[in-house]
Amino acid sequence: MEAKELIEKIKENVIQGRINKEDEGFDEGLDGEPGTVELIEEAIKTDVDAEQMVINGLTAGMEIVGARFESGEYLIPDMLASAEAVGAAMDLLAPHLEKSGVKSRGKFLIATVKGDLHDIGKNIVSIMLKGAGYEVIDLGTDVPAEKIAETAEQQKPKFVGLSALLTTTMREMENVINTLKDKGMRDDVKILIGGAPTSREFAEKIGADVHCADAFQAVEYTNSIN
Ligand code: B12
Repeated sequence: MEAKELIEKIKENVIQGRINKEDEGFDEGLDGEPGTVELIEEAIKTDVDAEQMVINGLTAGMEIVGARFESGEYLIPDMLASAEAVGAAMDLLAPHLEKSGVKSRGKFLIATVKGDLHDIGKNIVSIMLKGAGYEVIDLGTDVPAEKIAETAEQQKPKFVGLSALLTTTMREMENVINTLKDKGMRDDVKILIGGAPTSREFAEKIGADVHCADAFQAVEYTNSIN
């Protein structure tokens, strides 16, 4: 299969929520055909660009899943199946995105804020930053402001990255910034925010340093001030 075709098939399989060939998929009856994992393995073997797989395969697939959820066609278990397919793909792709042997460019503390369990985007950002040579401290999902501030106090990172995918939890980002202010640490770090509902205007409003629409912008920003 050609690179373009493989990437298109990876996207389709994410939409179908198929991890591997045993899964029947949202449309059913697809079992037996290569799933996300088999396709990623083939793509890696044939040297398809890993970043292209992430952008045009995994992320593009999740965008469609989100639209289908919004329209009512997909329910939560469907979204979850797709998320699991992306997770399995990222496990295989991580070593290809993290180029080894790069000197550390500083610590980057990252977390999905309190109340929010979405971590696919955050994980992609973490992997890309590791690939660019940053030492990433990933606190996971649903992380309270206090925990982020305490870790920043101990680890003294150069950057703090916050992720939120819900309009309700994005407000928690301001709380994190205020907690850092209260501890007198706000000016010691650069704060990056991201996630679908966030924007440049929102970043300005809550006093973050920058909003990033994707993982590439995050790397561009951190490199630009390093
Ligand atoms: C997968 C998914 C889930 C999965 C999450 C699995 C997981 N492990 O992450 C599950 C099924 C668990 C889930 C649950 C829910 N979800 Co959901 N989910 C999604 C979905 C379809 C995709 C998100 C995703 O992974 N996108 C792909 C990644 C690659 O993109 P990304 O996250 O935007 O990240 C990129 C950038 O934003 C940026 N970025 C992200 N974070 C950061 C951080 C930093 C520091 C930087 C620099 C950059 C950055 O870089 C990333 C990589 O390029 C979205 C739809 C959408 N359009 O976003 C809905 C969506 C976010 N979910 C939604 C909802 C409503 C829910 C639930 C409330 C559903 C429910 N009723 O229970 C729950 C909430 C659970 C909770 N408390 O968090 C709504 C939110 C609506 C709103 N206005 O708030 C959405 C928008 C769907 C919709 N259209 O209605 N969800």
